Amino acid sequence: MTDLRIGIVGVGVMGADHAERVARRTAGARLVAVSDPDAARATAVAEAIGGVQVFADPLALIADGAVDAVILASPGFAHAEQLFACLEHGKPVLCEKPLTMDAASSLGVVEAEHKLGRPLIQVGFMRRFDPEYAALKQLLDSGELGRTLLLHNVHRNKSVPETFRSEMIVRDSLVHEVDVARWLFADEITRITVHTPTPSSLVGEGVLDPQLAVFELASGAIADVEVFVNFQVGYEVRCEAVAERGSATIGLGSGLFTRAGGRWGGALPADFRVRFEQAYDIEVQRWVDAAGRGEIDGPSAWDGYAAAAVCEAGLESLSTGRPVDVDLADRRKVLG
Ligand code: ISE
Repeated sequence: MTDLRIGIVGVGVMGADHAERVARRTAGARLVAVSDPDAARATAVAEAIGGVQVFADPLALIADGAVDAVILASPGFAHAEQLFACLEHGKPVLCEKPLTMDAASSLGVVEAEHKLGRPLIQVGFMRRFDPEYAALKQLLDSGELGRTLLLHNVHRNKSVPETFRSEMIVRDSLVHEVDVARWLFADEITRITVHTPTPSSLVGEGVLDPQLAVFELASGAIADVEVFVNFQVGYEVRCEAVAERGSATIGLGSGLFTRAGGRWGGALPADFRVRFEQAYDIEVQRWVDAAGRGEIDGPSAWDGYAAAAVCEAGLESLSTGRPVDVDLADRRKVLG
């Protein structure tokens, strides 16, 4: 079988990481094209790998006959137009979160894909591919612990750029736990409340960080999430599920433990690329393998839409401080 020729749109932190992954660690795939508004950045990535064409225009990359499939690692505001282009050209696409900036445009993407009659869009909710999260999902689904009642999540980044405002904490960070809750409970979130404790004095003027979100699910289960993106220390993601006959926790960081220099303990990963390296590798490999079969193998456009709908309600709660009901379309009506 011939390699899947992949083009990457956006080669900032995540896109550059995916470029290395596709070029060096993904079987059956080849990086053939990159595009980025920063031409020097795109050229540097292309030259480091070799044999990679640089496109100034992301839509030209998507349309190009030498590109079989696309990874969108551009900012969320660019996704809608680029996703529609991928659908128009029938190209499988792995789209980093968020799918789009709001629920209405995400629903438009879902409907457009549905009209084509085959799935082309997979959303980059990589936690689903992390071996620890996958083991948790398997345990909860096995029924061994009885019904799952609660989820407690912690999501901390060492720091984020100054441009990362309160809304991005919801749309770009909390969105991961929105997907985790929907996935682990196999249920929809019907209401969200975003609480804003006194912000850290180390964040930019007006930025509400940390945030504490509470999700209510259709079944009556509840998930809480602390998101703190300027934690200063390192990258920490934990999830504890509380069920009728026990609890299970992932993300305790039980890697290498050292005793030296009068201290003992492990190291915190600097960022998501380190903590979720294996998850990203598995995600991209499975996406490539599935594209070869004309399928997706991971979170769908619907999952991206549902997360966008929850985040939209979350943004309203962020500004009002009140619980907000999630306005989600009827899946059966949309997808038939
Ligand atoms: C980033 O875009 C990610 O997706 C990371 O997983 C998340 O931890 C971070 O907060 C986001 O900025």
